[in-house]
Order: sequence, then C-alpha cells, then structure tokens
Amino acid sequence: MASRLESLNQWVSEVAALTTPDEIVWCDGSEQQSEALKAQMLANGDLLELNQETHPGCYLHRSDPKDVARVEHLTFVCTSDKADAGPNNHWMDPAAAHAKIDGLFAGCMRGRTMYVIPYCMGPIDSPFSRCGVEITDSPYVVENMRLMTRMGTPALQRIESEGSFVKGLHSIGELDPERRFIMHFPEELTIKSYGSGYGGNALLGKKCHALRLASWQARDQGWLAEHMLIVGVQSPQGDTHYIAAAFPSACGKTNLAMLIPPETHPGWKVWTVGDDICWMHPGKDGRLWAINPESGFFGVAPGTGEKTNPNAVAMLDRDAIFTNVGVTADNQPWWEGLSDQQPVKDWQGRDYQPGNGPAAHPNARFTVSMRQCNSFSPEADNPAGVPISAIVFGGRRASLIPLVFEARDWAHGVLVGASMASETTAAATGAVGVVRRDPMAMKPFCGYNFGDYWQHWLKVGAGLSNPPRVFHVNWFRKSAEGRFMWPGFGDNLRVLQWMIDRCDGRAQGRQEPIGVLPAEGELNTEGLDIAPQVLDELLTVDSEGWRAELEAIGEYMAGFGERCPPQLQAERERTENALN
Ligand code: GTP
Ligand code: SPV
Ligand code: MN
Repeated sequence: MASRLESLNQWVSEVAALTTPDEIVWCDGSEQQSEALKAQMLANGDLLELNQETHPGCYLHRSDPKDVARVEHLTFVCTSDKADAGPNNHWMDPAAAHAKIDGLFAGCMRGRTMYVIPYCMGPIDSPFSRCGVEITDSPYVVENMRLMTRMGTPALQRIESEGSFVKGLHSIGELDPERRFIMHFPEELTIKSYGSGYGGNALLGKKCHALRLASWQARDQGWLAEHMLIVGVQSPQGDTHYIAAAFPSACGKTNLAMLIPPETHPGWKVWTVGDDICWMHPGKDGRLWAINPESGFFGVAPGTGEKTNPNAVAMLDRDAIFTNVGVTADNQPWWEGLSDQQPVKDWQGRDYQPGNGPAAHPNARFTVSMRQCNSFSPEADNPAGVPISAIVFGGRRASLIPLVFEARDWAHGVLVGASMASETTAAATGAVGVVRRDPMAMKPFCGYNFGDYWQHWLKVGAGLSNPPRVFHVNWFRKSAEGRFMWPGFGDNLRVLQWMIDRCDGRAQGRQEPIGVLPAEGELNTEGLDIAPQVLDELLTVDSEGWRAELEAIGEYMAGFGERCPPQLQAERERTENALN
C-alpha cells in the first residue's frame, strides 16, 4: 500500500485487478524517478535524444501517425440524464459506457507497468486548486504530467488530507483508432481514456479534468473553469492589468500569453500566468480572481519562431519534450516557421521530402515547464490568484468580425462569448478551416449542457459588483488575396492597450449596434505598418453581414431549447433591433 488514503489504495487495487499490470509504480515527482523513466524510454524508442549541445535535456517523441490530435467524435460525457450533457456533447449512458470501456481495459496492462500519478491542478496551497490521480501505462504521459501539473508527493499529501480526488484511468491500449474512447463521468468525478497517447486525450489533468469535469464542479460551486490564457499587462506607469482570453484550440492563446511588446512600446511588460486553462472565482471584493491550474505549456510548435513568439523559442532550448516535430541534420528539433534551417527527417521519421507534406505535423507540440518562460509571472504561484480586469473572446474569422469590440455589459458579453465561431484547426482530428460555432472556445470542453453553462455565466456575473469588461477580438481577418490583414503577435498589445484604456476610463470608444469599437485615433498605431484603409476595414461594422450572423446565432441557440437562457435571446434581439 502506497497511500494513507484507503479509498485511493482500493481504487488502485481495483484498477490493477482489471488491467493486470506486471508492476505498479507510484510517481513521486522526483528527479531520480524522472531520469530513470527517460532512460527507459530512450532505450525502448519512446523518446529520441535531440542534440544535447544545443538542446540539453530535450527529447523527441513520435506518436503513432494515427494518434496526433484530440478525437472529439470519440469523446463522451456520460451523465445519467442525457439532457445534462446537452447537444454540445456526445453522450452515452454511464452504465453502458463503463461496460464498454472496461471491456477494453480488461487485461490491457499485461506485460506493462502501471503508473499511479497523484497531481494537483493549481498551486498546492490554493483553496481553488483541485487534485486528481491518473493511472496510466504510458511513461510518456508520466513525464508530460510531471511538466504540466504539480505532480508527486505534495499532491498525494493534499489528496490524503482532503480525502477526495478525481479518478482518471488511462491506457494507450493498442493505439487503435477503432478501439479508442475518452469518457467522462462528471457525477462520479471519473475519467476513463483508452487507445490514445496524445495530448488532451491522455494527459487527463488537462482538458478532461481541468475543463470537462471542473466546469461541471464549477457550476455546482459557483465558479468558472475556462479554456483561457491569463496574461498580466504592465504599463510604463507600473500598473498591471490581468486579462483572460478564450480562443479555440490553435487560435493564439500561447502566443498572446507571452507576447513581447513592439519596439514602439518601451516600458510595457507582459507577464505570463497561464496559456490554456483558467479557473475563476468571485472574490470578496466583487471581482473575479483567476488561477492557472497547470504548471507547464503543451504548445503548438508550427508557427512558433523568433519573429512570432521569441519568448517561446527561448524557453525551448532545454528540458523540453517535442512531439511530432521534424529534425535537422545536426539533430535539432525543427518545424515550419522556426528557422531557415532545413529539416532532414519529418515527424514520422522519414527522410524529409516536401511532397510528403510539412516536416512537423500541424499539431506538433512542445511540453515545457512554465518556469522556463522569460515572461513567467510569479503570480502563477499565488494561491489567491490574480484579479481579472477583462475577459476576451476571439476566433479565426476570415471575414466580418472586427479586430476588436467591447460588449455593452456582462450579459451582452455572455452573448458575445456564446456567439463565438472559429475555423477548425489541426488540434482535433477532422476537417481543418471549417467555421463552426465554438462558444467561449469550450465546444470540445464543456462538461455539461451549453444552455445551463450560459445560465451559469449570467449568474456568476450578476453576483459580481465589479465584473471584468468583456471584449471580442479577431486577429485572423483576411484580405481578398487571402493574406492576414492585421500583423498580429506582438502588435496585439495595441489592442490590449485599448482594452486597458477602456477599463481605466481613458478611451471613449464608438458606440455601434454590436458593441463599442475604438473611436478614431484610440487604437495606438504608432510605428505600425498598416494602410489606413485596411485599418478602417478591420474596424468597420458590416450591418448586412451582422444581421445574417445574428440570425445564425439565434438558430444555434434555439437548438438548446428550454435550456437556453431567455436573457441571452433578449440580448441577441437587442443587438438585432439596434442593427435594424
Ligand atoms: P491550443 O494549445 O491548441 O489551445 O492553441 P493556442 O490557442 O494556444 O494557439 P497558439 O498560440 O499556439 O497559436 C496557434 C497558431 O496560431 C500558431 O501557429 C501561431 O503562430 C498562430 N497565431 C497565434 N497568434 C497569431 C496572430 O496574432 N496572428 C496570426 N496570423 N497567427 C497567430
Ligand atoms: C487544445 O487542443 O486546445 C490543446 C491541446 O490545448 S490538447 O492538450 O491536446 O487538448
Ligand atoms: Mn487548448
């Protein structure tokens, strides 16, 4: 027995009886254990050593070519009442789901080691943190969880004193897409994942726990579990505003979280608190306070370069795991957008040939401790979290949606979040570049009915005497020639600056039917290489297009029937009337 908590020991025994591993290892988070695991993975080919002179402590993992992204069609929320999962989730009856997946787990760890990973989502000493235990047969998962969560002995101690934890059972199985399921049982605080070793399918603390189960718990407990980055923006005067932003997968969270201010902005400094997940609690002061439940980044590699995200490039030269990237002749990790070097091997380990597609898989990732980021904010360890001044929604929209606008108030902001749509990306299997509704960037991650979720958002906001302002951005507008119209990346600070000016009452804004846009001259474009007519277009409200958009939003929300809050429909009608 490895724990003082009987219920934990018992669950571990039950899982071992089902999966029949050769050996059970409790993960303590220590350096020694990690070194031993890495040595073992280097020996069996799970990890490949990268150039240790240029990249000490860096390794490459090549996943099965059919296991390179989240699988939304195989992800289920299993609630006793189907309506609680909502039209936004795939649903299975809990008993049927257990039977189905336990059938796959039976005997699946024979010949393998079973790892027991106690982890804490959030600072160990924060009342807002939540713990879990993941059982897995993948050492790659263990090493990733060690970077992505506070894993090991301190987490186990917290679990033992609290007496409760989220149960996550994972096996890579045969990595067969036909025998793959990611199942959630929110009523039992249980996750079962079989048949994938990749990211959100396998690192159960991340999307499965910190979003799907946590959103369910947050609804019951009066807080919010969101797919958001958290960034601190410090002005030359020294004041720092914290902003939380929800963009769908591969739509710019990591980049915004660690942006480097443009040269035109001396004295500005950006602090990274989190890049993917944000838990927000109403504070006694009537504000929302946020923690990042993670301790590392599982970031998109392609497109990450010296010009776009220098902070990320700088943190990736040591102690990082790269998944599905290419390599150069001198064995450095490489992906499209990184450098002018040439790849010699692609992500599948084949000799690189342009005819085979990109060298790195479009969803290739890096895993790294957040402490290695130059812009890492010590506030990420603050058990109280950081106060949120603004919430930002945004997606990839080639047309219509302006660069930035602000919601009238919180309730309108909930509509703005619920109305989000974005082009699909390589972060999930399936078609890329198709616009779909993705409310609050939570379409793949909300653990319950979106109708109830919007109602919960309205309720949380109504209880705040000093709610964050709510904005919507779009870095991805394209010209007729198909080029991005806004420079993006570091220059996105200009948009954050306008938001802060709004928060502090310095910017008047321009009232439009869809919300408030920057008035003439309010957006700082000093030193920016952008034609005035392009900027104009980015900040124009196309009434005709918006009428059609609002109709589509109305139809989408109607799909949630009675569960869709009438207040949200009223907000939509208010905007529609303003447009007419
Ligand atoms: P997940 O980890 O999947 O949740 O993604 P994310 O939201 O953190 O996205 P990330 O910041 O990793 O960016 C994904 C892709 O979008 C990368 O290839 C970036 O280079 C690109 N990107 C990010 N910000 C911008 C921007 O402002 N403009 C443009 N054009 N591309 C951007
Ligand atoms: C996302 O897809 O939003 C990610 C990557 O952050 S994963 O961990 O695979 O969910
Ligand atoms: Mn994400």
